[in-house]
Amino acid sequence: MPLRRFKKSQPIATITALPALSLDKKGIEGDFKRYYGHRLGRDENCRSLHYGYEALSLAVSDRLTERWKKTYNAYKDTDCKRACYLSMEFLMGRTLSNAMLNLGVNDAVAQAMYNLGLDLEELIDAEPDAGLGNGGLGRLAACFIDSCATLQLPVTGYGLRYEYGMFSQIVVDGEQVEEPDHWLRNGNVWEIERLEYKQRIKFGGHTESHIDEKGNRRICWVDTHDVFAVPFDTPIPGYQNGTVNTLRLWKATATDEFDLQGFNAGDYAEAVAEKNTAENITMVLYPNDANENGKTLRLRQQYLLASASLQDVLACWVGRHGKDFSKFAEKNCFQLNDTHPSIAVAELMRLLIDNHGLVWDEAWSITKNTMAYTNHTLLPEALERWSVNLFKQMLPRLMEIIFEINARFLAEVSTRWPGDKDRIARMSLIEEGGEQLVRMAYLAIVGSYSVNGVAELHSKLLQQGLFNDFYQLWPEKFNNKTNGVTPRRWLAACNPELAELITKTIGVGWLTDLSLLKKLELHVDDKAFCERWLEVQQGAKQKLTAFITKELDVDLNLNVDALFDVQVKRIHEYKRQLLNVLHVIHLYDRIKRGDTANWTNRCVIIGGKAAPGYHMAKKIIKLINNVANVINHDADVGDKLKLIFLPNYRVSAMEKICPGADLSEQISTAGKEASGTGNMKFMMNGALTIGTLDGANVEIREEVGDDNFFLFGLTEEQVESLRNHYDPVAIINQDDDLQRIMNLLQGEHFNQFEPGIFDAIIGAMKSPHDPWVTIADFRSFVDAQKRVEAAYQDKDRWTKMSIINCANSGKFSTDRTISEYNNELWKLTPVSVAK
Ligand code: JNB
Repeated sequence: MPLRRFKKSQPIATITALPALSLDKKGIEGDFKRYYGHRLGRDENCRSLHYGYEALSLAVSDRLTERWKKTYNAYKDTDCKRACYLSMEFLMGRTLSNAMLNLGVNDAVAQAMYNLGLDLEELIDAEPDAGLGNGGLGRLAACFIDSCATLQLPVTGYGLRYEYGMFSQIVVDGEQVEEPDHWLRNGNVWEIERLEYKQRIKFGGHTESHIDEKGNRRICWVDTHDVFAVPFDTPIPGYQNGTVNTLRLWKATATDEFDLQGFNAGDYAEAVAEKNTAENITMVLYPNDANENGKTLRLRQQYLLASASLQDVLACWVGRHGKDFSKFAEKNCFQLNDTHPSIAVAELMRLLIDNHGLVWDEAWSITKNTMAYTNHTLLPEALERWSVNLFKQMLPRLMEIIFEINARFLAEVSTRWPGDKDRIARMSLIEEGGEQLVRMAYLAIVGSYSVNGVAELHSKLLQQGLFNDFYQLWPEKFNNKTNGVTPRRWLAACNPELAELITKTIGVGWLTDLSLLKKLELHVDDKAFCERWLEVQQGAKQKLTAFITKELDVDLNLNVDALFDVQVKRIHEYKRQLLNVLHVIHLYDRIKRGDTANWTNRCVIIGGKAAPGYHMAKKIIKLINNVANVINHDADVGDKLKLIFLPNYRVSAMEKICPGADLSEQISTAGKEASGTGNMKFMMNGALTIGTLDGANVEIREEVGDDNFFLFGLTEEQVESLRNHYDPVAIINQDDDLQRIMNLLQGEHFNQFEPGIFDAIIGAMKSPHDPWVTIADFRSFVDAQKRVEAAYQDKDRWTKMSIINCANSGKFSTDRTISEYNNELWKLTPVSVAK
């Protein structure tokens, strides 16, 4: 037979006729060997775990790819409505173990690796985290797309493929040092580059107006410096249901004319070097958590994400429906993960008007009916505002469109409130007085059909405070969607022993209907079950201890009978790691005074990254380390108290931490934490919460009942009314314990050879203007910690409380959250995929 090229008319049929890959151990073992030996060219002499991880991942990934194509075709065939989740961050963590769980090949892989004499856990731990996010907002996006796939909803995640993710944190002399995270160094077997779907993105230049052949005025954006956005796709498998959705991340690359322009001018080398300007756009994730900073490169990133994603969706639409956009809004919607991608509002207008010939009103109706905005923070300093001048220079056409949106919007406001100049100034998309700024949150509100907060309290505060003017205008736009976490990663995969006990007790259904965990409550009086629960938790504490020892590279001889008291999250003043430290110093002071009757041994674990430019947060890390150093080396203290700062907190670390925690610290100043999601991961794994009435803590307490939650602190209203007469020094003077703590700090007991380094921290806590009112909540916190100790000393009682916490965590599955987004906002129909 002569070799024949594929005929253009039928290449697909020839290629897709592949036999399904087997999911049993034989098939996986065979593929592993082939990849390891042939593709990767390794043998028994290879000492690196990386290639074992890679060979196994390739074998698993192949099995996802088949389902991925089927899902793609199922969506195409049904011509269903789709949603896009636009986010600057997807904090995915590791992929392998989650892919195995969702494919249903855990046992087969375990047996295959056993046969090959390999340690599966070691291979899983060889995978680097995809740290493409800062914290809560980025991890939420990752949990959301997991639930979308499990619910079989046609949702695509759109984000950026940063070459460098969140920095790695190391601690040197008690201080945070940032190291770049080149997570792609060894390649990424999970992604597929799709050059065929690249998009052209414009920057700079200017606009020109002309009259077209039909006599309409048209705008051209010309003399631009373009870059390409190239998509890299990652499969997102649902839980054992045949669905595999897509996470599409854009990488910026230079266009060909970049070279050409310079080459013609004779500057060949310079022209090639210029490529860097383009490729830098997606080089690095900005490591700022809830902190606006106005950097030019960040705006380029935001526009690249918005423009590339919208062009991708529009190209797909035109491919199917041609120039008819009448049904576009019925078939598409875009969920904006905070304001970071909110330039999409203006970009969709531009693309529809300038590129597809729609008139303003048609384009505006489509935009307003497809965009939905989620807010993730109440801190006013985190609200994004971009300089009008920067906008004019970088995105001149978009600035014109935003001015036009604003003019039409303000006309609407004046019709509703004639003559109310103050209100118009307050609501304008442009902030005046000083440098003109574009208020991105207002652009997102005006250009969308939905605005939501991420917990009941947060959504209420948005309506009453930050966005009250807009709430008065459009109350029907505002709604709440309480956050969640995916129970696949955050219970089944990270805590297999507990998952097995749960399944043995109530069956497997809980993995896709977490409300079924409620059935565990029927067993709180079953002695054997409680004993097994405690045993599993002790085992998890043992594992956590081993992990801490490995990460710190020192053995602190942690005792698993001690109360494991954990606070892991970004370091921020509003999260009040300082309040935690004050309590630790109080316990230390009690030990030194011999006040240890009825003592409960406690091991306090704190972890988290500080934004590199956030000096106070970095000082807090230093303080934690210095206090730890004193306490952990004091022979009087011994097993009674340990303090650990766990460096480089990240997704894969949380997977080891949350199963081994007894007590979860959720102690932010009331009214400041939008929701929190770590609180949910701990609860789901049976930890008890000590917390304020903030964010989703309020709803956690509602679910478990007051008896199973350690509540303390001022309410949001009390915090606000305290502000004009807050006197922390007076509180300190009336409290002996606080006085002794402040004396230790001021006497430089924890910084004997580093004079003055904690003065700023001490000053902030003692200031009547301290926004976080740390001192105000101290006494109430210490009292709540005493209740924790009493409960912990009664092992049976604690175990019951632990079971009740897990049993009532059903609400906090992202399956519930996503169902609400879908039922109320997206209105997508689930699509089943033939398995
Ligand atoms: C964030 C976050 C917010 C703004 C910026 C960056 N917010 C990150 C968190 C809340 C949590 C909540 C999660 C998920 O909803 O992560 O979102 O549980 O309470 O703090 C940011 C970055 C740059 C500029 C401006 C804002």
